[in-house]
Amino acid sequence: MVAAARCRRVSSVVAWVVASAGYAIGAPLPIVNAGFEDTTGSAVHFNEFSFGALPGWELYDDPAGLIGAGASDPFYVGTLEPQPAPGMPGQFINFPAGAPEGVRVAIAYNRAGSDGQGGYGLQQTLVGTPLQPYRTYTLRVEVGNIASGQALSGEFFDLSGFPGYRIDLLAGGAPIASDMSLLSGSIPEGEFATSTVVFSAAPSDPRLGLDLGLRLVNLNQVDPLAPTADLEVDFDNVRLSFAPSLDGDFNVDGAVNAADYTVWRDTLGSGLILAADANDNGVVDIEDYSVWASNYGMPTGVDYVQLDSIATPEPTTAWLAAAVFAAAYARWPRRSARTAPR
Ligand SMILES: [Ca+2]
Ligand SMILES: [Ca+2]
Ligand SMILES: [Ca+2]
Ligand SMILES: [Ca+2]
Repeated sequence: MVAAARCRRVSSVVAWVVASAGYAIGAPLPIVNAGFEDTTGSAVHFNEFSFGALPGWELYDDPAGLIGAGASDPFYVGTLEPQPAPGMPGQFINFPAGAPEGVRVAIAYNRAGSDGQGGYGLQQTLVGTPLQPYRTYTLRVEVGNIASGQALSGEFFDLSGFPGYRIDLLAGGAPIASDMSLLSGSIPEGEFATSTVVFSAAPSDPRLGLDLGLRLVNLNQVDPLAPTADLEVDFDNVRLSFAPSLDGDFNVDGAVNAADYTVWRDTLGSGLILAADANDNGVVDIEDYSVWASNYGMPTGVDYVQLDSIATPEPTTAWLAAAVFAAAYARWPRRSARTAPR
């Protein structure tokens, strides 16, 4: 059921700059309350809803002041726990497959008639997580097109149609990459789809060092197919990760050279330290070495170049073979000995 729902999901990729294809998804960056399960800071709790700012998140609106505290008519921002659908075991009201992550989703809702006044939603600054060069960031958010349904209060909500959304990756509070509602029109009623925003940071980017952030917006534009419906966009399971923009640049300094080989060699066999896991299979292995070898000497196109001046050995076949076997000999037997039964 869940798997089937996932298969039906549509994906969009907003590729601002992707320096190389096939990079690892890479290391996750911490997001507070990324699945909107914690509602302890909300101003209002009402049946299956919470309204107002959540732990980790602050309200966003443009123009400022549009939604007040997000907890009164006609604007409500908070969370929803989809409820079991009566007589339909395993299914839920509003979202038949339930929340994509946990049991709650974020909501940005306003009543019919208050459309067109501006976008609004939630945002979070990732304090202590600055934009850094030579990294490709990937932001993923589940975006939901809620279906009409009856709330626990007995009120029926006409939520047909979709008011549009925007997902921003921020640096210093300003967008550096966005998904401008690319999935609108393709998310079926009652389902979620994955929005993906990708950004590669060059060393000349003036926003380097500024804290990253996320913004999830209901564009609040009336759907011509449902002009009398209320307007709601839902969000869940926010994920942000980074990987080196260059495949094989394990120390993320903008060049693929001997220093990266050292990172690979020193972590060969590890499933915990994954800087050199170029193929994103959860372990540093020979496959990752192949990625490094095939990209050795990059970048050659010179968009951003920071090749160091230290003479480095060319990855000739003989040198490579010697290095691989030396590393394997040095590491694997010790690991085997540690884990072997006595
Ligand atoms: Ca959730
Ligand atoms: Ca809808
Ligand atoms: Ca490097
Ligand atoms: Ca690997």
